[in-house]
Amino acid sequence: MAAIVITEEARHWQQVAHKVAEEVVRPIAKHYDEVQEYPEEVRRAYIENGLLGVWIPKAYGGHGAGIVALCLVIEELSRACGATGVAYAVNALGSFPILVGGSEEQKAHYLPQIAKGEKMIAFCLSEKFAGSDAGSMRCQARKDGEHYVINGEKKWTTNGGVASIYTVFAVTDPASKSRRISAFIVEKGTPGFSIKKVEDKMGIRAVPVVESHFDDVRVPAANLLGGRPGMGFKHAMQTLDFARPGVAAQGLGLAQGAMEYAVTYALRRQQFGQNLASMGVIQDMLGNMAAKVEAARSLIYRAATAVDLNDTDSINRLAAMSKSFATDVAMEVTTDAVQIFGGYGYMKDYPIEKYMRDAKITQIYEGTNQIQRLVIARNLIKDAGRFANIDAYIPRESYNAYHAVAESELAAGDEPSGAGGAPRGAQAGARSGAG
Ligand code: COS
Repeated sequence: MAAIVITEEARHWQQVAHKVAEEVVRPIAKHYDEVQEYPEEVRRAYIENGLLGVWIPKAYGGHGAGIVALCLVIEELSRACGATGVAYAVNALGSFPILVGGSEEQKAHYLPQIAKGEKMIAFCLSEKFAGSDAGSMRCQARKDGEHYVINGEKKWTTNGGVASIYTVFAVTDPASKSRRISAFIVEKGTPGFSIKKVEDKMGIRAVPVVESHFDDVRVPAANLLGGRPGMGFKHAMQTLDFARPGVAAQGLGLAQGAMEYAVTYALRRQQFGQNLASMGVIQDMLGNMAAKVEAARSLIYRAATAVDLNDTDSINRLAAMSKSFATDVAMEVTTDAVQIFGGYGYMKDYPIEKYMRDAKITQIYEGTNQIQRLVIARNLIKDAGRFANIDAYIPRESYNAYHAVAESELAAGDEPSGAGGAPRGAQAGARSGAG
């Protein structure tokens, strides 16, 4: 079982991020939310303070501080502004396919540029008709001599337009089931690559989310990740395992930040001759918020430590647990914080409504929370053998009686009323989830 390991170095980067969040991010968060533009001064602050190298190994020009450090930085930024948190975190998401699948040459070429902040990076997986079911994508890459030619479009590219490098997933072998997809590095300015629709969003408004279009985009075969075609889906899944604790940390930062506003407001606001914070009903809400935030924090640090220690047995399920749990907490806590602000909370006079708007997307992107629970359940079912010792304590009579009925129905040519429901249900869950 993975422990939690927070190094001195990770704490250092947390402090750096805290300073940037308070001095640069918080004062401008409202403005960039209103105008829905990317805050260039925040990008400069990331670069000047070395924040973009936190998760990148030292061998490739980064600080090699790992995923716990990455999560601490995202948490601090998101505590001041959720959009800024994701504008930073998406660079990790975009770079993970290079880290997990890139050759030495690709890593040595691209990662130092990202670590120094010379180039921002984005991740292009989802499509109009392939959200939760990422494997059903249609964007195609056809081999043509020493090049691949990419055609199709990608939906919801976060950082699109701002980023200079894009990790793009496309179908290279339509006939294959398990080796259908490959990942490519595409640079901004490559002919045929364009940003079309820029989304108008409910939250995270300071970071662009766009449609990326590929019309006969020729990339050198050297830009294929994974050394051979067909590794793309596996690398996308590994990338999401590494990145989901970061989305969880975004949720945690939003919940922590909203709770801090709520308790501060509750101490100031007078009703019935007393401040809200002295009322039992409000204390009940604050107490619940604080406990949920702390539970989310522990789970995230555990998941991130599992990635840092390469605990391959735990990463997939802990990443999914931390992402779904912490982002649900974010939604609950930010909603309760708005409630404590009352009528003022619903208006734009105070920063609190932005927290609730920024929180909503964390339950949706990088895999909906329904998909996370599917991943967790699959892990649990896969490991069910661990509980074999208790099987003998579950009476068999009712089970046997049920099967006798099912078999007699089958013999009579009827569909059994519920037999086999669980596996089919799980599959249906995978295909019908949102996203
Ligand atoms: N790490 C490595 N490999 C993985 C993996 C992981 N975490 N998860 C799955 N794989 C591999 C499987 O081992 C399998 O490999 P083989 O074909 O060699 O056996 C392959 O990938 C297909 O796996 P699976 O059958 O589980 O794929 P599904 O199509 O059922 O999809 C889910 C699984 C639903 C979990 C996946 O599609 C998913 O995560 N969807 C959400 C996508 C998402 O997060 N989108 C947001 C993008 S960012 S905005």
